[in-house]
Amino acid sequence: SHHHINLDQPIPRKPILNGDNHLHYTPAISGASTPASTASPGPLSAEVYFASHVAPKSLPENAEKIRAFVDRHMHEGRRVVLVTSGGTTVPLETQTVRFIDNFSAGTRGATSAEYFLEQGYAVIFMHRQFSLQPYSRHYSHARNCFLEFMEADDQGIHVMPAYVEKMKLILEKYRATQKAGLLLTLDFVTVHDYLFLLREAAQIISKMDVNAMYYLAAAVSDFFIPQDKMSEHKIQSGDGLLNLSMDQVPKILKPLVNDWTPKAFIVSFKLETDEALLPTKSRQALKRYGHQIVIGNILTTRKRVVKMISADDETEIRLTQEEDEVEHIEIESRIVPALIEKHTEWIEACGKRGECG
Ligand code: PAZ
Repeated sequence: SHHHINLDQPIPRKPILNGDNHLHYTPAISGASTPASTASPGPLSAEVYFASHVAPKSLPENAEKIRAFVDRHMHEGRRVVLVTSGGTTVPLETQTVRFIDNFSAGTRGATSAEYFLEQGYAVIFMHRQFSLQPYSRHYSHARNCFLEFMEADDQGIHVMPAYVEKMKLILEKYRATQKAGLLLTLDFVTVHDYLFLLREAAQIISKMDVNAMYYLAAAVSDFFIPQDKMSEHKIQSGDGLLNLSMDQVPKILKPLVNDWTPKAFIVSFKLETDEALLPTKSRQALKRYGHQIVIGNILTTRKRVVKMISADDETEIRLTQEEDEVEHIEIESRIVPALIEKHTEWIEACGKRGECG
């Protein structure tokens, strides 16, 4: 006998509400003998997802931070970019002991955020908890830990001379960013947190008269277990096998583009491991969601090669071996300025489209 997480009934198309207006949950683990169904419930619409899931507790507090941050930068005439970064988890239990995760360390997002800040953007950095962050990323995962960069003697404790020059530069940028209040950091853990936070942020930002870019670099899970099918308690191991059947995470790019923030400049990333799939998949995403840019990348070469695709343009950004291995150029230092140029064109053209403000 084995465990079977009973995820294969069709998903209710409407939230099930009890008298208290709380969602009613059906048990998540079934007995060992439930046969797996081959019928797929199909992808859930974003609308149904949000109606049938409870928002994270931290959402109102984060919403207030976003509102205040964007309001201030709007008045100061600054552009705003929302960067998403790192992986999302998919919990297997409500009281979560186990979850599914992915590889992303948040390098793309954290690095890009620095280049946006350098170009005068105010950055909402929406990242996976404990993933890399702008500035500290140079020291948090680089060696064993930051202590590797320090030494102690009779005078006290200092940064080792070999690291002083670089660290001083980064420290100055970090302090300047803090002082000017240019960086708002918000975190998520689960794909659920991510979806709610992104929607909230987009809806708030779109109400303000600000030129916003979305730079969606987070590695978002494609599959998840809906709240009403999740086991409340730790899944027990006594019975042997565990079968998981998961639903598809709703595609939120379409509502983001069409409903939540129709005037924004939106850049999404597309990750593949198979080179043969990337061009079609990237083009498909652009066409399907109707946003401005898709950046395609391959898992193993993502730090050296990306392809930027828009409706009328396709540009490869590629570091030479010299640039990558000797000069240690970061590919984000090429991606971000190229995007900012496109964003400027987009803003200038919006007058012609009659869509400004
Ligand atoms: O976080 P990281 O620097 O290790 O990886 C970046 C990335 C590959 C997650 C990003 O470039 C990307 O492609 N994000 C979208 C992934 C997706 O298709 O959901």
